[in-house]
Amino acid sequence: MSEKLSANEGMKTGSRGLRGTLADGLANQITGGLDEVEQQLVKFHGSYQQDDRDRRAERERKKLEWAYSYMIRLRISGGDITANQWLKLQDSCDENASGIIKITTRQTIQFHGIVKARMKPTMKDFDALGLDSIAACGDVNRNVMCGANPALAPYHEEVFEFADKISLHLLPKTGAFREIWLDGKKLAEGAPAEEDPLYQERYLPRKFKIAIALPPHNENDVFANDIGLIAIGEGDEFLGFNIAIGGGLGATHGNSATYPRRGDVIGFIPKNKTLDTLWQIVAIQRDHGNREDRKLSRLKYTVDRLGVEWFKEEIEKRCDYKLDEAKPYEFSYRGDAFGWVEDYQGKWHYGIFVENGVVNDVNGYNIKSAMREITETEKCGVRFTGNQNLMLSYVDAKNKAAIDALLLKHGIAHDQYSKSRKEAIACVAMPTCPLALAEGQRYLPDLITKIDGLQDKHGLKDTPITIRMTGCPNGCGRPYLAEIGFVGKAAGKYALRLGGDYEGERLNQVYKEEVDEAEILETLDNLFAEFTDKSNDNERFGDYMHRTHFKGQVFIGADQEKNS
Ligand code: SRM
Ligand code: SF4
Repeated sequence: MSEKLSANEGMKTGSRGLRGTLADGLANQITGGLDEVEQQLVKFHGSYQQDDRDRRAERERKKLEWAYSYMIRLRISGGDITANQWLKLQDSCDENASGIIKITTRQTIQFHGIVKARMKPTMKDFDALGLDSIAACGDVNRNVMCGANPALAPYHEEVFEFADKISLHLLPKTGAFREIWLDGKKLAEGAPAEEDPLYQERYLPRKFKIAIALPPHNENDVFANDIGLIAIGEGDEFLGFNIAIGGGLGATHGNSATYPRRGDVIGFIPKNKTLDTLWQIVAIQRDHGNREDRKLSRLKYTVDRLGVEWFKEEIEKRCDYKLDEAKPYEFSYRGDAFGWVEDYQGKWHYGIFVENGVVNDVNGYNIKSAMREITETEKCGVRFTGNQNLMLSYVDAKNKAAIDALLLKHGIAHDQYSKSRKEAIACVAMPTCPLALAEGQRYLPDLITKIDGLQDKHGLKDTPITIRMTGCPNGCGRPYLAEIGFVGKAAGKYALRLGGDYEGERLNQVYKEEVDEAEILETLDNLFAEFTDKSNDNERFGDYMHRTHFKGQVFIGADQEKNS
């Protein structure tokens, strides 16, 4: 590759360990915004500059700068916090941000609407709770996910602990975070930044994501990650992970060089070799990833450019051991368990449906109030899922009734929602996401009500269908792995993608390039009728579409886009 590095590369190497002029930018009261370089740098600290897009026109009319505010995303490995942490986070969100905590598709939470002057107090609140947002965004390894439900396997806890171990192992070494947000000791003028053997001065070419799945549950869409780990056990014993590389979903409309890609399973690593292997894979991407064109710099493109076999050999060379052959596994679902589940140790966990991860009181389904009262009792922990839902974790049997009473008081029951709604995902999109071309979480609930009506009409009420929507092709709600995926193209217009499977093993394909609501409903009405009439016994909607309309073709990524 030639040496025409993208502008972000100079920003990283010139930042003295992610410091740059960020402290000055934050102190500047004249504007609510940061300069361009600072906007890039602040991402590594877990924050994005945004503005209220609903108010842009009004602000421009009044000759005011846009209504800038910041989103801060926490780094919470496996999405696991205590009841007290939840309570204090909600207080902080009420005081410093919009008051509405958003559970993300990567098992963590973010606050929106924080004005510049409230960023430091928010970060200090996190720190007081033993939490932080470092590396929640930026060109580094991000929040590590792990199947949330402890009832998934007798060895769940041992696997779950890997999420935190991996996150810490791959965390940037800079002291900039403490210095900028927490009034930590300043690096002496002219002194070099802390040494970082993994990220060095250049960090990674692009963001990097790791998720762990415990079969048969694929809640985190393990194949959508740069590295996907599939936990393998035998009886009660956890052995290690099958490892998949090169998953990723982001794409750009009209740029056929970009595409969603499903990760390739390349082998098995015993548990004691996991951290070392992951470190080396990240280092390979650091050394070989594309640093010229950010649209082509994710690991998936490195894997396609250099080849899966080359990549595997490079891992083995750097680690000085051979990967074993992948072990058998099977995924059968991705949706969360709602209501009570008991784990292997006799502890109880209660799954709560949170539509699109928005923790608020809506139409008598009052999650925000319920969470406050429940966490005040400290009778549970709190865990987020990769489906943007919540779990009240580790409840003693004797405390279940008290929690049930509080859930009832706040209208939290699950029978009023359809199966498809409870498995649906939408990304944030408008009004905070600067990249949104269409609505996401503000629109999907209404559309699902209409799709529910069609499912009822065709006798499919009890058939869950995975429905996902994003406001643009970046894929934050993982629509490319849905049975029905909507990818925003313009206000009110979406690409309709069909034929993904229920288990998250197969990417879907474009069925119609651009549809509005009327066409979505007409198309689904016809397809549901056809599905009811012609599908095989127990065949899923996505599988039916794949078999019939897409003739069973299987693609990993690039080819799919070229062929569709
Ligand atoms: Fe994402 C960018 C929200 C999961 C792929 N994503 C963004 C930004 C930060 C927009 C921006 O760059 O300014 C969005 C902020 C919206 C807002 O107002 O808060 C945003 N992404 C989200 C979240 C909050 C969606 C949600 O509603 O839950 C998810 C936060 C996850 C987390 O906690 O870390 C979120 N984003 C994802 C996922 C799903 C996943 O990782 O499982 C993907 C697809 C998987 C992948 O990475 O390939 C995803 N987000 C992107 C991309 C495309 C990356 C690419 O390779 O092309 C962008 C744009 C970019 O990076 O340039 C993006
Ligand atoms: Fe924003 Fe697009 Fe991600 Fe939705 S998919 S949050 S619109 S970047």
